[in-house]
Amino acid sequence: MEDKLKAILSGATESIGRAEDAGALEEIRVRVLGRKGELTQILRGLGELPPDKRGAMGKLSNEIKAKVEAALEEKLSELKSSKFSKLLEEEWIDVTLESPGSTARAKLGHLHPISQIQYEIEDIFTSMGFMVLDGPEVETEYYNFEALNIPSYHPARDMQDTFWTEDGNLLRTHTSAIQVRGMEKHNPPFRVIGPGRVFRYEATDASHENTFYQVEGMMVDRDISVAHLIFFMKVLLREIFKRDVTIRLRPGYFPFVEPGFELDIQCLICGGKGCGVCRQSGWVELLPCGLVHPNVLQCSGIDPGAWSGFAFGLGLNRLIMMRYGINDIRHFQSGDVRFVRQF
Ligand code: FA5
Repeated sequence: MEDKLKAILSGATESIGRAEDAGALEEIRVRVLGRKGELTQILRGLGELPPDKRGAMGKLSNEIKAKVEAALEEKLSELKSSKFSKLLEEEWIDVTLESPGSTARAKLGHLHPISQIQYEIEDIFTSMGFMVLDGPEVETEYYNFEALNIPSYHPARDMQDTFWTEDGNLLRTHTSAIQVRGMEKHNPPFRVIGPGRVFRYEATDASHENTFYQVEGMMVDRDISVAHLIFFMKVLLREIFKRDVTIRLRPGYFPFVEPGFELDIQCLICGGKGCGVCRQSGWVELLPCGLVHPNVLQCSGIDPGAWSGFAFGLGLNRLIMMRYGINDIRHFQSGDVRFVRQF
């Protein structure tokens, strides 16, 4: 029996040495150690041996069983690690290589020109102590109109054709709604700007969109005058156009400012001589502004006897059109990447 046990051990050791995968090892385990395996049969037959031999044979059988199990275990972990080294060797990839067949790297995108100019304006104003505020695009009638001195019966509502929602709210027609929220939240003195998307129920043409962008600005402090307004607007325009621009103020009507102005810049295309862009006038209308109406301050809980302020509402699309000489506002939302890639 001893010879038989030794033969089982050497047979198993040899087959384990030759095994090439986990499947082959499992077959060997079943053949030797399984329920009907070679070694199991012997262990079962131990009881038939004479008692003086039983102990020694039992011990030897268990030793052989332990050796076969250890050899199987060792071979299995050897196969596993060599499988991974083989995989590493055969299937490594160089992630820094360009993809096959392509000569150029994937093109990186960039910010839309409207976002670019918006962030530029935010930088200019934050450097002068202004906070940047946000507000909802779906607004209440109160924030868009009433708190701005435009009650429901007032004809000034017709100046801004409005998209109404079925529940009586609206898509904000201007960013002035943001300044109302700002006045409610902050105690004077304060300086805020509010950039955002606005909507008007308008037929589109080369200079009109139904969805466009504005930046609202407002400063409330003691004794604010038109001189403050002109100073900040000149700084803004100089930074945007990278040169000094000549401006003029014309009277303009907005119920939330008094006095109200249309601020024009001398045409940057013709230098004021007259051209197609300025319709031969030498001036281009750029941003409406004025001193905040006392009713507006009062409505938001600010004492107009103690505080005053200026406000402006800059149309971003038209500003970019001036800066780059773009001849149609509809390009901005056309989704044509050939347009946006130019910026
Ligand atoms: C207003 O929206 C006022 N809230 C601005 C304001 C704020 C005045 C604070 C005084 C004090 P207006 O409707 O003019 O004003 O629009 C402001 C700017 O938005 C215009 O100068 C123009 O640049 C732009 N804009 C107006 N309508 C359109 C449109 N349909 N498409 C593209 N841009 C437009």
